Amino acid sequence: MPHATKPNPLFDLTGRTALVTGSSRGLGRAIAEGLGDAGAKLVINGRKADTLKQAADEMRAKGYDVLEAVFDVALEKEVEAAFERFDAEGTQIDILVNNAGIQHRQPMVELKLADWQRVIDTNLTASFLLGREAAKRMIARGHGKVINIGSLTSELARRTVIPYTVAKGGVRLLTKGMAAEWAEHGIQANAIGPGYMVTDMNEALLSDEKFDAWVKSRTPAGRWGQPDELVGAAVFLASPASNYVNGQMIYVDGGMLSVL
Ligand code: GCO
Repeated sequence: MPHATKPNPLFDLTGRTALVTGSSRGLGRAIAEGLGDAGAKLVINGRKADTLKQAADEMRAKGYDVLEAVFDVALEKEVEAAFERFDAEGTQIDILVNNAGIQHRQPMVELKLADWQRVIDTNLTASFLLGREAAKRMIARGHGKVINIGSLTSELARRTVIPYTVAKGGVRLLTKGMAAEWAEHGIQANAIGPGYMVTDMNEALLSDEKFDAWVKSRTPAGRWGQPDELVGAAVFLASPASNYVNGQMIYVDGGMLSVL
């Protein structure tokens, strides 16, 4: 058996540019760095210029090739303007990771329409807006990778997070819809469904003793996931290794969805 002397080209992202939304921290930051480690140039995104710049500086210090794109993923005009800027600068988005997400925890009978709408806009509609703008350009080039970030709530509901559940359920079928329309153009649209991960967004859950114990007992792996544990799935779905994989959702959840 010949021994591999260099990384498998199936997983090589050299020459590709990846836009990861919501990537100044958390899952988006880990995914961005993971794609960078596989050779991709990175465009990181967030709503706050100073926070994004700080993340970009830290990443550059570690050797990543990073551009910053400040815009709100939920606002159509801002998304369109961002892609027009990429065109003008000659930045070609080969890989889009729709990661930006927010949470709002409240029982449904108390929930205000504005909070429902905000969560749906950021966690679902944004993936449509970014997907549309990216895919228009990918179709013209005949290749591209779209990776949407779902959740365990893409499959199952949990009390107090219904708008998030609805949005993430939508992400699962939006991914299939993207595959239905774009696969013939050489674009692969797929999704990752993270389990319970150690992030700032989950701080309230992590510090809740009962919830923490529930996650550990309910997850076959017996623990929460770390953000960089999503990197393997992200690199796979961003790389030539997944060129005939379309409309799938890969759960990276320590086995949680597989058991009662
Ligand atoms: C929450 C949510 C999520 C979970 C995710 C697991 O209350 O914030 O349940 O953030 O971590 O849905 O996939």
